[in-house]
Amino acid sequence: MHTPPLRNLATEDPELAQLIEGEAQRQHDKLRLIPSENYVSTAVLEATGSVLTNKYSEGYTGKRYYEGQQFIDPVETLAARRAEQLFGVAHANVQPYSGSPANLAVYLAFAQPGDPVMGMALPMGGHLTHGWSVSATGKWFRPVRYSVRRETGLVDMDEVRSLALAERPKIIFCGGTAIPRTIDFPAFAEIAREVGAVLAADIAHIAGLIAGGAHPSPVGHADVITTTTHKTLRGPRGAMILSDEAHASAVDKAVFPGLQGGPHNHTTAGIAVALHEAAQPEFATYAHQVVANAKALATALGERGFDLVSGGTDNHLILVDLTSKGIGGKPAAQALDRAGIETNYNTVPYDTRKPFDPSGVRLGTPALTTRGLGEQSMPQVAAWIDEAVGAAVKEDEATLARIAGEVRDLLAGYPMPGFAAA
Ligand code: DSN
Repeated sequence: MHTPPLRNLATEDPELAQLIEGEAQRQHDKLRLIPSENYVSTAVLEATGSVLTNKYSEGYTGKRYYEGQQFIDPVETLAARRAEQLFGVAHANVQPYSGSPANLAVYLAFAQPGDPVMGMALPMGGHLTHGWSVSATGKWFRPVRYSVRRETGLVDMDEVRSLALAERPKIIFCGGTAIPRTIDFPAFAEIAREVGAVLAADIAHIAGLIAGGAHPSPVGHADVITTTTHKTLRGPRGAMILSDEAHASAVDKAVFPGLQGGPHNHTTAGIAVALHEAAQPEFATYAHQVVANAKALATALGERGFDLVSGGTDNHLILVDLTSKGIGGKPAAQALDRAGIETNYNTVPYDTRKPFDPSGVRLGTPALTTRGLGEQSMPQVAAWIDEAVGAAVKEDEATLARIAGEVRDLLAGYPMPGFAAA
């Protein structure tokens, strides 16, 4: 049962209540390996589901366009101060609705339409908003894209430097959505300084690892830092932009009134709770365990002959190229889902297949770590993935169904925040 219970919803709108209950049960029963997903605490759920959703508060604390901010102002201030303290920055804007608007605010603050902007190409592990062609950021600016080396799967910093020197981008983005290795923030900062670009570190995937001390921080290197709040950081769906004093005012103006209207105050409250949780010692333990689990899973998959981009992982994320297994990423991800193992299909660097039918799957360990699984379970997880991929090739539905049952049995021993088993 969903926790807190959906008592009123069950009476007023049973159809919707059943859908939410179904999703809660699904999240409970599945081994959730999508690296950008997690389980928030019941406290985060409560804050996010609160009456703060009723209130408009365009503007910033002390300078609003609506009256009645006696409680909203302190909520937003609390969230911002907690973010500043946790990450050690001078300024946090906690209003961006999510990661894409946060990144768009960086463009609005520091570039003009048509300016050259630089980011990692999407198929290499970057993000749509780092200048990919179908994104507004690729249409309204002049994107310059860097890659990873074909042989190593690692970012080619020589290429980044020579492209930056040639194209003189106004903004350089580092970070992305499918990067299994540590991001070299000092090296990016040196290049950005050399060409006079604003360095924007998009730490959406690794914010929780940075907060927990399990990945180096971009603070002191990047001019602005964007992050979602719902991935490894384990908060509600939202985003933040962190910066030094010099860049704070441009960022604030870009978020509001540049791009957004009223902040989502219920989300801001949930972010504040998540930041409080992330400041506790247990969170550092979780962050390190996420990485230890990912490394153990990568090792076990490697032993089973899986081809991992860059050969493994330094963080929470593993990118598997399934070409040698004789199956595409999409049918594999679909079969894994039927086996109770949730992943997403993903392009791999230099993929010869199409983005909607790519060669890889992307795996991550944040959610299973929050459930309490440790390294000792990772060989079993790898064995299930191996067996399920083999079953998918042979169209062996019985094996997939058997694995789904085994996954459910294992997870029954690991409680899920936001769900009480019947
Ligand atoms: N959708 C996010 C992810 O899964 O990485 C990126 O925006």
